[in-house]
Amino acid sequence: MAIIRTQVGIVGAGPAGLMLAHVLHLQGIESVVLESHSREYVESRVRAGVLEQGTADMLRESGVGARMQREGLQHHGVELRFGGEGHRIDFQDLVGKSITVYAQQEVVKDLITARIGYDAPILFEAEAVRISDFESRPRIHYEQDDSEHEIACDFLAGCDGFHGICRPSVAAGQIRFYERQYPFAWLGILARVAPASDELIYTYHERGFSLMSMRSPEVSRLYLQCGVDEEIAKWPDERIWEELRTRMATRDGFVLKDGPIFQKGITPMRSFVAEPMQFGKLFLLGDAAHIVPPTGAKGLNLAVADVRVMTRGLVEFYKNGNREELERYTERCLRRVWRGQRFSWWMTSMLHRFPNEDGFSHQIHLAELGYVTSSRAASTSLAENYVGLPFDSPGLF
Ligand code: FAS
Ligand code: PHB
Repeated sequence: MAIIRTQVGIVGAGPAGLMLAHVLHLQGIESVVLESHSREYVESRVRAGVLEQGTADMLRESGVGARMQREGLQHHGVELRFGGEGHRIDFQDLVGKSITVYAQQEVVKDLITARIGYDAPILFEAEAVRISDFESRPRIHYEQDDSEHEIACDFLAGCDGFHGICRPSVAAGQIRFYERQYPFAWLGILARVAPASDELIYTYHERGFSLMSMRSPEVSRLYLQCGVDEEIAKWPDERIWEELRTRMATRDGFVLKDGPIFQKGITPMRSFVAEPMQFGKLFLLGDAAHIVPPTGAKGLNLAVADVRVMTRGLVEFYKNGNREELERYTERCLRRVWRGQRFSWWMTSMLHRFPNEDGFSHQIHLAELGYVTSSRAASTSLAENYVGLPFDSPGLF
């Protein structure tokens, strides 16, 4: 059995694992990335679409932002729609920042291309089956080509998402979970039709939430609130368009053109936080440690924020032999994570219909939306959370 030796063993080639491997490389710190799926699979998986200003800056400053610059869509605002009317939240005017619409799988492609470009190790179809000794000398046991192999490393980064093996490898008594399941889900589609607006539209409607987003000037990304156990077979294309039109209708005759749907999926909605996020030399990053409902567009961005904190700690350790930053990993990450949790929970609560809601609840939704879109203070709060709260510590570049 081959044993690979490295400084940082990384399980998972999602945004967390790949961004960590990349910024460590720039700091001269070695790592090996393990990914259970094929390159084609991870590069085609449809997920996030919105990058905070800080995430886009990090991609640019670390040298993997060129294609994002060319193909990404910079937005300076977002629309909240309710009661048949749209209300724009002007990020530029309120907080002087913007977001970038650039699909997660494109970020993943750019990071994989960079990694292969500077010939650093990334193993696809290599499944981590067990991790051990992460209190002392971490080991990752993985299977590839029907045989078992091992990685010996100084530190182990669990970037294997919500359903990975790293978090469950921590003894029950050592970890605490905070969780909220939402009584609805999102039905998401990708359609080959020009987006019906230049910016994202979040709609609250008595029949439920909907979101108009995009991937390019030719491809729209749309979501609608549906039941938790919804069957996709019950949603033929025409029914989806009809429901979106009903929910997004405005008094001034907004038109949502339809087009061929080439991807459809249902996403459960949950809030989840694991605490702590560090166990000896095992560090959990991204969805392995925390999940947010996508209403606040925070998931990928929180994963990248964890990478900043972990990289800072490892640079301090390898360059100055100082463990302090690493020991504060959980505290530093969870400060931002809980703020992202609060914002995502708040956006979800404000914009979705909960089962058995009465007329009073409906009026409260409308009153809250009316307040947020008419008060400069409230709009600014939404804007600064949406574009991304400032990082606690300055960048590494
Ligand atoms: P990931 O889940 O992306 O990556 C984990 C990787 O680990 C995967 O490639 C997996 O194959 C691999 N892995 C798992 N177990 C393994 C094992 N045992 N061995 C080896 N590899 C293993 N976030 C936003 O910020 N904005 C949005 O607009 C947004 N929209 C979303 C829409 C949808 C439909 C969904 C589902 C999520 C959305 N999110 C959004 C959140 C999402 O983007 C996640 O936060 C993001 O993927 C987290 O990245 P990672 O932590 O890297 O986890
Ligand atoms: C997306 O474009 O996929 C998207 C955008 C904003 C969200 C969630 C998803 O809040």
